[in-house]
Amino acid sequence: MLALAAACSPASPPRSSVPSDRGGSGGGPDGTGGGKTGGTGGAGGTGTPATTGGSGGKGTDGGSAGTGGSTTSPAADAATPGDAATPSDAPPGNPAGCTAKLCDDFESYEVGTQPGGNWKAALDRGMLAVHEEKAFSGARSVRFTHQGAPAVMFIELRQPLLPLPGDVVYGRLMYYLKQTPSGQYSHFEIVRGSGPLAGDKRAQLNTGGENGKVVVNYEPGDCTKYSKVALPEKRWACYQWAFNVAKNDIHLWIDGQSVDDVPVAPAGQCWKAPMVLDTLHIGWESYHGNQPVEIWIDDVAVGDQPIPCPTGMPSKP
Ligand SMILES: [Ca+2]
Repeated sequence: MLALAAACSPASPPRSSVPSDRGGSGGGPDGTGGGKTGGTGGAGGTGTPATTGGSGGKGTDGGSAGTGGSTTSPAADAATPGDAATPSDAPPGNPAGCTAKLCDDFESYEVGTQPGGNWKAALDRGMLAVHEEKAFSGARSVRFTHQGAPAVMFIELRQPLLPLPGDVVYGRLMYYLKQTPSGQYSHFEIVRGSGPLAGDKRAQLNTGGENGKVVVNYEPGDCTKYSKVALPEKRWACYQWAFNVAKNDIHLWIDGQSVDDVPVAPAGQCWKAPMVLDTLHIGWESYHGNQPVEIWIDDVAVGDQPIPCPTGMPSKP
């Protein structure tokens, strides 16, 4: 576990330990509390020009096999993820129309259970379950709730999906935040990448918000960058990220718009990327305050190429 007792910036008081960043391996093919139908296999790898994409992963515990990969043009610059992939006619979030390494629209899990497949729940004073009140695609999404901080409610990816080959982990999700926590010290995370540093330390690449705006945070060191870009609430929004290990870089996009005012300090000055990014946490962590949180997440995709936002309207707005 990474000790987070280091000094914090003035706008972010010291945080408690984060149980969701445990060491060791996990996240096997059998998800906790998964439905009888099991997970859907991951989509095949994306081929480079003149090559063929990889074959789809196999579903577990009765889940369906993934779709084969496709051939695409070379990835565009990370600043334009929405332009890099071939548009699909498939419904938003439909795994059949997603060519990332992992695509999940959460339709294959039973309502009230935790997502299975590659996912493993990481909880502390928070709850998460597949829910059908809101959805961007289909009828279901994952609902994350807590009644006051500190609280952790993440779905976690490790092996066998991670680490990915290459230096960059791209991702995309759709979220609906009922009401953003307000005020100073309302800092929260939505997506965290992490991995080992030299020795026995681990690095965290934290992305989320505080007081309605985007915030990026790096551990160890609690290096925090505050953006002027608003984090949408009360509607479905597209959240994209790129964790670039080789360049010590994090990049975010909100509804396809690049967030450019949270630069990473030069390596060694404020933050250094892990040697390899072996863990992703998706969901929510709050550190302070007694404001309850309710957020739905749908259509998660993770891969080694930029992943566009889905086109189309939410099925349950
Ligand atoms: Ca869905």
